[in-house]
Amino acid sequence: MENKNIHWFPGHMKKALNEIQAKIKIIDLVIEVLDSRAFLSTQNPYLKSVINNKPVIKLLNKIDITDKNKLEENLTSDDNVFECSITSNNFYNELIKILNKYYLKINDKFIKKGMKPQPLKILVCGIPNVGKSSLINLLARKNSAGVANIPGFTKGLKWIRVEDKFYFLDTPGILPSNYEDKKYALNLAMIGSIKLDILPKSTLVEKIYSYLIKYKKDELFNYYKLDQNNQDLQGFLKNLCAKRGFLLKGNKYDLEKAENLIIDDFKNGKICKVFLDNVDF
Ligand SMILES: Nc1nc2c(ncn2[C@@H]2O[C@H](COP(=O)(O)OP(=O)(O)O)[C@@H](O)[C@H]2O)c(=O)[nH]1
Ligand SMILES: [Mg+2]
Repeated sequence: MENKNIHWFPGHMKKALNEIQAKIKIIDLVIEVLDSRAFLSTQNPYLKSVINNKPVIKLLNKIDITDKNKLEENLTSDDNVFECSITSNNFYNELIKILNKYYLKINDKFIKKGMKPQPLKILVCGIPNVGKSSLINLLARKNSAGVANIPGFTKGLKWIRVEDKFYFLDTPGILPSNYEDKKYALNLAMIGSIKLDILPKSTLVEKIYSYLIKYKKDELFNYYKLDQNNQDLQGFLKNLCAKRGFLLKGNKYDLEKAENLIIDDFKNGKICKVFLDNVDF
């Protein structure tokens, strides 16, 4: 007999996936938040196997800092994938429009029988730093009724009720990142979804710099207002220190401060719009 348990998951995957599996029975719709700059790298490969064929919406978040042309070259058409920016002003209305379609679809059999549609119970999940808290906090602000139990459902679970049609579990599922594969780990580190201890800082900076020099050279030098006469990493870091006054005692350059700045600016999409999946650098 096929073993349906999930004991074969890597250790760090198990806890969160078990939690999702325990709740999935009462869920009508899953929202998986992804970072559109690396939507393949930010997927959790095991999610599908614990959600029992429940419908999934993939929110490709942070579209405002994504190289859209490159993203679209890598997207296959899928009705359940939506590009968005959770922190943008129009996001809430866009989300409700999307959810209304699922509300009607999932309630189709009730509506056809002339019965009242049921509120959708929605689980939000995703790996760290993709925007889950931003989404949940936004919904909590739009919450019409205060966090509540749903009568007739498992006690102890708190739901955020929105527009009287949607109930969101108020603790988002934090999925582990898929960093076993080196090609994903690097992208995940660059966008801030895994901690630096998995990858040395110097390697991370080299990779970020190598991406920028190869694909976004003009944006890089424009952003930091540096001229392009010195393009090796060490030279660049020194120029950046000089420009910003990053100095240690004895007027030595504080190279680590410059490295941290690049790591942060890249992660936060300040230097330029990027796309990282399936890209060589
Ligand atoms: N540029 C941009 N940043 C975003 C967007 N959504 C979330 N963020 C930022 O991404 C970071 C991580 O977001 P957070 O909601 O804490 O992610 P979580 O770890 O999945 O809960 C925060 O600094 C957010 O402000 C977006 O649409 N665009
Ligand atoms: Mg969070």
